[in-house]
Amino acid sequence: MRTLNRRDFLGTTAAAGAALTGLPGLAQAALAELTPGVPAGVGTYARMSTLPGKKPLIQLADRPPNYEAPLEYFRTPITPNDEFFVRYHLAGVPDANDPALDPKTFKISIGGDGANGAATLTLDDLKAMPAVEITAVNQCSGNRRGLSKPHVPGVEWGYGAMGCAKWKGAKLKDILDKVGVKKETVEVSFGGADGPVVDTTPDFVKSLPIWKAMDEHTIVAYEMNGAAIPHLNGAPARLIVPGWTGTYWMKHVNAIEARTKPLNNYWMNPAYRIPIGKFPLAARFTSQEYAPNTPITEMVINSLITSHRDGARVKHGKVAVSGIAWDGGYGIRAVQVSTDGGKTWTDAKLGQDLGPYAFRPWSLELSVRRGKTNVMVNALNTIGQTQASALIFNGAGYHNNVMQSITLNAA
Ligand SMILES: Nc1nc2c(c(=O)[nH]1)N[C@H]1C(S)=C(S)[C@@H](COP(=O)(O)O)O[C@H]1N2
Ligand SMILES: [Mo]
Repeated sequence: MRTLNRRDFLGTTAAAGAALTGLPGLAQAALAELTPGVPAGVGTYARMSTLPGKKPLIQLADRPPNYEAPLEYFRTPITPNDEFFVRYHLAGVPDANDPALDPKTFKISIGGDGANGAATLTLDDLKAMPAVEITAVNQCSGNRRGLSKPHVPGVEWGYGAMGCAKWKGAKLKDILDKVGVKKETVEVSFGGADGPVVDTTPDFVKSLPIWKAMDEHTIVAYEMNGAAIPHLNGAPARLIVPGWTGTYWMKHVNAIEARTKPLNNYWMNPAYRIPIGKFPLAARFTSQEYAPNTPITEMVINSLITSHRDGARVKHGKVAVSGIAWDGGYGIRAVQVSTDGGKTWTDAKLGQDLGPYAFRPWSLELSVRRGKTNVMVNALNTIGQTQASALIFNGAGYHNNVMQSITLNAA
């Protein structure tokens, strides 16, 4: 909930946006970066745009700010802070210098009917607690929504609504232990310092099942890749929910409540739900399961070719293809590449293992003849899951993990 200085952060970027309209070059540059398959209309409004402290990202919306990373930014398993995507639901984002985000005065309130008491934590209090570090992928539930067939409404993300960082913070479990949680607690909810500009828009509040809130990997982070968390990625503190989609990763988190009853709001239902039975689901959120759907929880296994774009021109002979793979935290066991439409597969070489929640790099040297070569990639994890060979359609365009297929043009 936003209480202080309800000033529009986007007063500044809207002006920048207006200035950009006069620069077709940035719209042109965005066209070149768009993921093949997103609706043609995206090309009319997307543009490369540089937010303060960031490298150019693909701006898909400005109010609220929705910016995805171009493919080149995924060539390393860690996504630098200035290349990390930005996603907001509500346009009332406090300015970087808003007192609501000031590390000296920032406070997190802890309470709820499932807590034995109430407490307030400052950033210093948080930093004084035992610190944990975890490398984890933050991926929007709707990443690749733009590739849905038929197209569905929502931000038409291509491949870039994701990033992987090393996060440092305090365990949520330790924070909850400060007040003590009743055994009747079913969920823990989270609010952030941003809020709606129009009062009829529901404020963004999300909850986790108590088991995931108490997981030792769920943390309230104040560092990202060894630096303070960037303004638009949740400064000065955000929730990290390794393995789960970005919707739970509350930015500017300033309210934590233990609840004896399920949170009932727009953002829990009808938003962010997947049909029961269509996707593999090991991490269940039973207090929110109302047939026919259930909250989206863990990310599905996925991979991306980052060395080449679809249609890339290469020289025939040896071509090194590489990319990344990730899942909901079970760990990538193998990545396989096919150049015959999926009839036969070759294991790629896996790169540095930064832990089960991180991007896992992979690479493979192919022998490419002159002409067109199709390259398909599929990841496998330690619990036997693989990517989808055909889209599992759902109206919100979530969980698109169809095996990617690109064409290389060899001369
Ligand atoms: N306070 C706040 N936290 C939020 C959101 C938001 O709108 N407000 N969006 C969520 C969603 S849907 C995603 S995908 C991630 C995006 O994180 P990023 O902007 O750091 O990339 O933040 C999550 N946390
Ligand atoms: Mo998201």
